[in-house]
Amino acid sequence: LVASMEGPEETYIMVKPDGVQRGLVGEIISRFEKKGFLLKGLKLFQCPKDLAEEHYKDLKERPFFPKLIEYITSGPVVCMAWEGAGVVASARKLIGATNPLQAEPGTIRGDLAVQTGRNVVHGSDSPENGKREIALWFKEGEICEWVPAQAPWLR
Ligand code: FUP
Repeated sequence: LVASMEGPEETYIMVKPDGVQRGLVGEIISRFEKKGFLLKGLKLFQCPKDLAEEHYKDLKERPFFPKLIEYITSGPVVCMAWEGAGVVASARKLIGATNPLQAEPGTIRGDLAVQTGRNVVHGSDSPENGKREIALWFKEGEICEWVPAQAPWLR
């Protein structure tokens, strides 16, 4: 799958199963919404094993890979596509370090998580992966290209 790099910058954000189970969906969506990025895709979704493996294919050789796949498929996730100039790096800052104990207070992981293997949220690590992951997790027709009437400068 070759994602096109045309169009605005986008990132794939996902509330992981622990975040859904703990009732953190609204809190996590809020952080991106308040920051001012544009939401263009959103769904609750039970991830099949093959999709989880494709999403994390770069980590396939890592010892924690089987546990990671088990975790991501253990319950529904909330899939989101967000758009905006600089959204990939900015979302990574809002999310914080992979290990929540090293994540700064004020970040999602810094405020809401303690374990690397239960770090409540995913965010794409490059604009290329943003496009790749949105194409992987969303079907055609699930992404809305829209301009918010009250804040058209968001696009
Ligand atoms: P991040 O980009 O912060 O999500 O981190 P990585 O892409 O490096 O890792 C993806 C996921 O693998 C993490 F969110 C949790 C899991 N992981 C572990 O379980 N153990 C590790 O040592 C590293 C990552």
